[in-house]
Amino acid sequence: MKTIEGEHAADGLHFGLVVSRFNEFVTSRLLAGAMEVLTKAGVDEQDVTIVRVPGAFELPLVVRRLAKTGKFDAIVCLGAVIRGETPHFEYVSAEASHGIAQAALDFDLPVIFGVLTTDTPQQALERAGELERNRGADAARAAIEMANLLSQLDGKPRRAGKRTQTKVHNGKGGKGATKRKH
Ligand code: INI
Repeated sequence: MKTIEGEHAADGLHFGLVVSRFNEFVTSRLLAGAMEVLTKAGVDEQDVTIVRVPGAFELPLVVRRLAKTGKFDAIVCLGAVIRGETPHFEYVSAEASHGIAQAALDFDLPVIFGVLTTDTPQQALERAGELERNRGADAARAAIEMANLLSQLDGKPRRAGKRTQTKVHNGKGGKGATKRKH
């Protein structure tokens, strides 16, 4: 048995972050969490493009524009849809999630759903805290893993001149072999 997993180093990778301005008191925290994970994983800030949109409903269109450029290894969507008193919640969250999923499939690119859907502002803030309790950070980790995983599945080294790792678990509970190329 062979198990292939995406690595967590991200130097040389390019990310697009699409961030909703609606409920910015939450989305700014998601963005901070995502950026911390990316920079800790070795991503150069120059390789991150942040695009702000009015609300979560607008995320899919901008994701598609970014994906079309072919410049990104993964795109992370960050938003906060809070139910409150409005039926708007259902429409906004459904369109955002469907549109984001569709963009990933249409462009064959990791597009990560870092959109909170909660009943209350308090619940949203609880998911936008320190790194281990921050869904923006989780979304960035997923983006790194998926970008590395897809390039491994394609049998492609990540970037010329950059570190390339391939981890293959043998399925027998032993530690996976790691090949490193420079
Ligand atoms: N957008 C959000 O990102 N979160 C919300 O909670 C929200 N609510 O509740 O209305 C919201 N609405 C705005 C929407 O995303 C669009 O920006 C707007 O409808 C214009 O298209």
